[in-house]
Amino acid sequence: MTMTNLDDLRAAARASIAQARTLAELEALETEYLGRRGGKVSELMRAIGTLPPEERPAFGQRVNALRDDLVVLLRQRREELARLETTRRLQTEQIDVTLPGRVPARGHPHPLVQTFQRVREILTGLGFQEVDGPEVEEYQFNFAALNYPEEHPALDEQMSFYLTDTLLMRTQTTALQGRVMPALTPPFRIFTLGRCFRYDPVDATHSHTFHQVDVFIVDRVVSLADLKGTLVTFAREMFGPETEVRFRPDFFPFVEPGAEIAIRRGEGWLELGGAGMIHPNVLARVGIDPEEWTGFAFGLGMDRMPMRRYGIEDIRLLFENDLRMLRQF
Ligand code: FA5
Repeated sequence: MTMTNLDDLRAAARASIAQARTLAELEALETEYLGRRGGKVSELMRAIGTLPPEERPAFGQRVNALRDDLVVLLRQRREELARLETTRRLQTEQIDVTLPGRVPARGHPHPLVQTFQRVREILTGLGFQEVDGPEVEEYQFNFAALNYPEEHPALDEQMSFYLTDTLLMRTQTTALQGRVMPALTPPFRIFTLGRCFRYDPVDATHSHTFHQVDVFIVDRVVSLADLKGTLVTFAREMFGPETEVRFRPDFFPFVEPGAEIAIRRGEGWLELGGAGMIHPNVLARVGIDPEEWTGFAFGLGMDRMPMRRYGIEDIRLLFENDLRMLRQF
C-alpha cells in the first residue's frame, strides 16, 4: 500500500461521509472503514507487520492519522445530521401557540332525558327501586296479567303494534307488574320508566311512541291516602310546591278503585295518567294473598312533563331531534 493509495482512501471516505444522509448510512461507513474485522483502515493496520521494518513507523503514523481523521469526520457528520433532523422537526412540527383554541362542542341531555333523571331522583328518594322492562312485551303481561278480560274495550283503546299473536310493543309500562311481581316477596316498592307504543293517530299531544313511568307498592296496610300522599309529594317535587293534584274516578281493569290524575300550577289542568289501588285479581294471579296484602299503582305519561315545563306545544318536537329546538334547553 503506497502513500498515494492512502490519500485516495482518505478522499473516498471523506466524500462518502459527507454524502451520508442518515445515521444508518454513517454506521455502515464506520463499519466499512473502521470495523474491527474487514474494515479497510483496520486491514491496513494489520498489514503494517508485513512491511519492511524501516517503512513501518512512517506508514503506521499515516494510517493512525487517517483513522483519527475518519473518527472525527464521522462524529462531525453525525452531529450535523442530528442538527438537520432537529431543524427539520422544528419546521414540520411547528405549533403556533397564538392560534385561537378549538372549543369542544359541549352537549346537554335531551329535555326528556332530563325529565327521566328528575323522576328517578324523586322516586328513589321516596324509597322506590327502579326495575327495567322490555319494550317488546308478551300479551300475557301487557294485558292478561293486568286483569283485562279478552273482549275488554280497553284493548281497542290501547291499539297495539303486534309482532306475533302473543308479542307486541308494550302499550304501558304497567306491564312490568305481572313480569316482576311473581319473583318478589312483599313488601316492595318498584318503579319503571321507558318507551311505550300505541297505534294512536299522531297529533300535537299523541305519538305512536311515547314514555311512561309506572310506580307500584305492595305492603300490609296500604290505603288510598298513601296513594294520594305519594302522588302529591311526587308532583310537588316535580312541578313545584304549589302544584295541585286532581283525582277523578276512572276505570282501569288492574285497579279498584281507579282514578285519572291531572295536575295544575296556575295554568289549566294537565292530564298525566292513571292511578288506583291494585286490583285483588292482579295480586292473586301472582300468588300474593289479597286478604293479607294491598297495594297502589300509578302510571304517568312523561312526554307532557317537559312540554308543560318548557312550553313545548307539539309532542313531535321531542322526537324530531331538531337542534334548533333542542339547543334551547
Ligand atoms: C295507562 O297507560 C295506565 N297504565 C296508567 C295506570 C297505571 C293506571 C297504574 C292505573 C294504575 P293511559 O292509557 O291513560 O293509562 O295512559 C297514561 C298516560 O300516558 C296518558 O295520560 C298520557 O299522558 C300518556 N299517553 C298515553 N297514550 C299516549 C300517546 N299516544 N302519546 C303520548 N302520551 C300518551
